[in-house]
Formats: sequence, C-alpha cells, structure tokens
Amino acid sequence: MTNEAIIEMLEKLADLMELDGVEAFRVNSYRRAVRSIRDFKDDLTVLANQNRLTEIPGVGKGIAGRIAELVSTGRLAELETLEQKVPTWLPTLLAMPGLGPKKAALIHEKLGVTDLAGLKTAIESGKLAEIPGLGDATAKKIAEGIQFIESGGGRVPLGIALPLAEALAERIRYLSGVRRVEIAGSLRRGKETVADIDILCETDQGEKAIKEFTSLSDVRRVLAAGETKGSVTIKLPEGGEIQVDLRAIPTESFGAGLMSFTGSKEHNIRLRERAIACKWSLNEYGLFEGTNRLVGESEEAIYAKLGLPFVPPELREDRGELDRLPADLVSLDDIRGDLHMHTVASDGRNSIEEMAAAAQMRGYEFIAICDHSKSSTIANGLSIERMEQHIEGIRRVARAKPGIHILLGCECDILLDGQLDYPDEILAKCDWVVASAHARATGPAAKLNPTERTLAAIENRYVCAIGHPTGRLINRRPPMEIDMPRVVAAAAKNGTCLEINASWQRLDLKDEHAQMALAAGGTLTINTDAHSTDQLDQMRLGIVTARRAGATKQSIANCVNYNELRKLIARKRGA
Ligand code: DGT
Ligand code: CA
Ligand code: ZN
Repeated sequence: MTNEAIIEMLEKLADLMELDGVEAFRVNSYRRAVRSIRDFKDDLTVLANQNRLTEIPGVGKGIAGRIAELVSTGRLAELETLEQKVPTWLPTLLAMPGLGPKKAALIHEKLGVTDLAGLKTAIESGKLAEIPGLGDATAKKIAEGIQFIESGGGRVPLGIALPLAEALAERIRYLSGVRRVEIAGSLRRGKETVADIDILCETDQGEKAIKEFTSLSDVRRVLAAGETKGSVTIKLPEGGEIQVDLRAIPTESFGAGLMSFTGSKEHNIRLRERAIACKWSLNEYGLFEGTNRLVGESEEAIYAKLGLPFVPPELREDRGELDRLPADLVSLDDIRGDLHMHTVASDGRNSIEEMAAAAQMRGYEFIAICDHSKSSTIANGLSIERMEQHIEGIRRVARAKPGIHILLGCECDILLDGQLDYPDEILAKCDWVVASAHARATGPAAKLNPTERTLAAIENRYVCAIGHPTGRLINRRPPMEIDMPRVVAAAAKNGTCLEINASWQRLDLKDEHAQMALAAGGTLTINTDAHSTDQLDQMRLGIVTARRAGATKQSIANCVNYNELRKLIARKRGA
C-alpha cells in the first residue's frame, strides 16, 4: 500500500469519527497524528514491517496499530464499522450552514433527503420549512448555503491549484524539446480561485511533447491532444478533478503566447486596442505590422514596443493598470517576519522553538507567537492561567534564541459585544496582539453587528492588527457583513493594521479589500496564521494577494525591520 492510500484511509476515518460524535479533542489529536504522518516521507509499509511506526513523531500505539492493520490486510475494520454506522447523506447535510446533526437527521427522516438536489427541492416546495423545529429561518439559511456552494462554480482555491501546477510544470520541463515552462492564466495572475490550470511550454516538437504530456502518470482523463494543445484532468487532493491545458509554443512567439494566455481577457483587449491605434496587430503569435512580426519572443519586448512598462501579471485585470506607472510591488523577499502563528499551546502542531527555527530558516528577523484566547474552545484557546504560563514559555525561548526576535503575542477573540477576550493586563504584557472574530452569532446573542465589533477592536490601544477581518473561507463560508469603507478608515486613523491572512482557505483581506485599505492610507500585515512549520510557506499566497491590491513594501508592517516594527507598535499604543 502506498503512503498516499494509507493516509487517505486514515483521513476518512477522522471525518467519520467526527460525524459519529467522537469528542473534538480526540478527533483533533488523531488528525494531528495523521498530518504528521503526511509530512513523513519514509515508506510506511517498510516501517510497519520493521515495527518502527512509533518512531514517527506524533505517532502513538493507537494509530501505529491502524497503519499496521492497513499494511497487512489492506483494510481497516474500524473504518468499515463507521461506514456502516454513519449514513452517506449526513456529510452533505452537515456541510450546510445552520444544520447540526439533529436537524440533519430530522430532514432525512421526514423527507428522505440524501443529497444537495433533494435538499433544494425540499426547500423550494416549502416542505422543509414545515418540519416542526425548522421553520422559514432555517430554510432560508440553508438556501443561502446552497447558493454559496454553487456560486463557487467548481473553482479551485489558488493554494490548492498552485502546488499542483508547479509539480506538473516540473515534469513538463523534461518533455521533448522543452526549453521553458510557464504557468499562465488566472493562476499566474494570482486570483484567489481558478477554473483550470493553464501551462505553456516552449518547444519545437509540440505534437510529441503534447502526446507525452497526456501520458504523464498524474493524468486521470485525456480530453484532447493536438499539435499545439493538450487538455487533461488531474485529481484534486480534496476529491474531484481539475482541467489542465498545456500549449506548446515555438520560441519566436513564446512571449506573445504567454501574454495572451495569461490574460486577463480584458487586459488583452486593452493591449490589442493599443496595438491597433499604432496600426499594428497583436495576437498570441506576436505583435505584427501587416505580416511582419515586430516582436514576440518576450513579454517585456512587446510591452516596450507598445510604449508600456512591464505590467506584473497580478495587475492584469483592466483596473487601470495601463494608465499609470506600475508601483514596485511587494515581493516575498521584502518580508522580514511573520506576525501570526500558532503553537501546540493552542491548536498548532509545533512548539515555539520549532516555529522560531523554521522562521529563521526562511530568513526572518522576527515572528509573533499568537495562540488562541480562552473563548476559542474548539481551538484549545488559553485560559488566563495557561496564557500566563505560555507567556513565561515564550519569554524563555525568546531569551535562548538570539538569532531571531520572538514577539510575545496572542490571537485574541473579539467577543460578540465587541469586548476582547483577555483583560487589558494580559494584553499589556503582549508585544503584538492580533484581534480576530471567530464567533459568528447574529440575532439577540450579538449585541453589536460585525462592523461595530471590528471597529471596537480597532480602537483598542493594545490591538495591533485585525486578523482575517471578514472571516470568510473560500468556497466554504461567506464573509461576515462588514462595512469595509468604515473599517479601513478607522484602521488607518487608529494605526491598527489589517491582516492579509495568507492561509489558502482564507486570503482575507482579499485583493479588493486590501486595495481599499491602502487607498485609505492604512497599513497591512501579511501573515500565514501557520498552525505548523510547513504552513509558513503560505506567505507567498498572501504576497500575490497584496500584489493584486497594488501593495508596496512601504505599507506593510512586516516588511520593516525589527526596530521600526517596535516603533510602529509603540505609536499605536500611544506610548
Ligand atoms: P479562469 O480559468 O476562469 O480561472 O480564468 P483565466 O483568466 O485563466 O481564463 P482562461 O483559462 O479561460 O483563459 C486564460 C487566458 O487565455 C484568458 O486571458 C483568455 C486567453 N484565451 C483563452 N483561450 C484563448 C484562445 O483560444 N486564444 C487566445 N488568443 N487566447 C485565449
Ligand atoms: Ca485558466
Ligand atoms: Zn483566527
């Protein structure tokens, strides 16, 4: 059995345990173990046969036994029992906002609903609302949930598609005659979701390369294979598949092809208009005067010939990028630290030392350890007592680690009444406070609306940044209703940073909101919210989001050096 197959079964077990009502902390610790196995690259079958599974960090006897069972029998009895016990319709219904296990069971029992289509019919016919205990409000909430899921339209989050595209690009490099490979399309522009993966390769042996491409082992289905273009699908890690188009392009038109297939369509239209105004024509083969190709080999040469500066792909959205000089956009190299990450003290997977060492390896000058506050019970948030101990722990590591500045921080919940989850004396001890809203209740439980709560946190002198300000999860949970113009104005006025949370599920603030924050004169901070050392690498997703917003390093708090950062914090605190 391959590692991947084993991990797939173990993850399925975690999902079913959760649905079966196993306590959250047990499911969480099991999931942590599975993640640790995922990072472990050695062959699990070999280790199992040598009885050495428990040498993997985080793997105890329980999970080692399950792996051994999978290796020797190819099956997992526990999983089979749960599969019998947990009905297949339950996960579909539980994915709906406002539906817990009880209501889901009720809908299934009364109306026999087993899938999304059935659920829709039940809402449209009014039958769902008639079920005692459900009513119009629940029906409306579910209807909105269905609409949100469907409006995702099968688009895949950037953070999922990008590593898949990069892995494929790496293999395409070795196909016949290939000299150069580039990822194009919305992926190159850094859009938060993409419909497909567009890749270009420079080769004179197009047909051969395309044929080889369609027979790569990652390919699930071949949709088309021609002389210059091949279309296939590959598997997505979370199930389903995504289309990949590979275009083979000769050297003399590679730049024109890259420009054309990077898009956006609207940006291309503007460029073509500009070419026509010069009595030229622009297409995917080059910039032409009649039939004479003026340029085509590089994007830079085409922009230059059109009298334009090079436009970074992230800005090619026809938002006025041809009318002004492009700014010197922030890049990964400009980032000097990461100001939001978790450790084992709350729901992270690594220790303070491990996070610090990983940050140091990435060349950072500073980090802020920001574990959850007490109200985030699901995330193992720290009671005041545990926070006091954690503070000591962070200080101890900070003293022992001269190579990197470790800021003592927290991710403090913004409560439903706009108060913060920790009293001022705890916040005052912190160097850096990220305030985030995790609770979402509306109605009587919420004394303030999400905008008012956010504004209250922005005005708190100890709050340095608002974490994931809208709370959205891409394709999974809509943003809170936030009056963004008011929030960005208040943040700028109070010197409170707004975060671009770089975690692939979030990208929050999103590009347009980050642009609003910059226009209001505010400061951003780009943080990974890493729950393990490897997640520190998601910084780059935050960077492309910031670049799409037109951000330069001057307006980003974690692009300044440590001393400047301390000054920025002191200014906010009015000290
Ligand atoms: P997506 O896929 O919805 O996330 O967004 P895009 O921007 O990647 O859209 P896509 O994949 O349809 O096309 C990528 C770019 O290539 C877009 O700017 C339009 C351009 N394009 C698409 N098909 C053709 C074609 O057949 N010829 C030329 N010249 N350009 C094309
Ligand atoms: Ca595309
Ligand atoms: Zn959070």
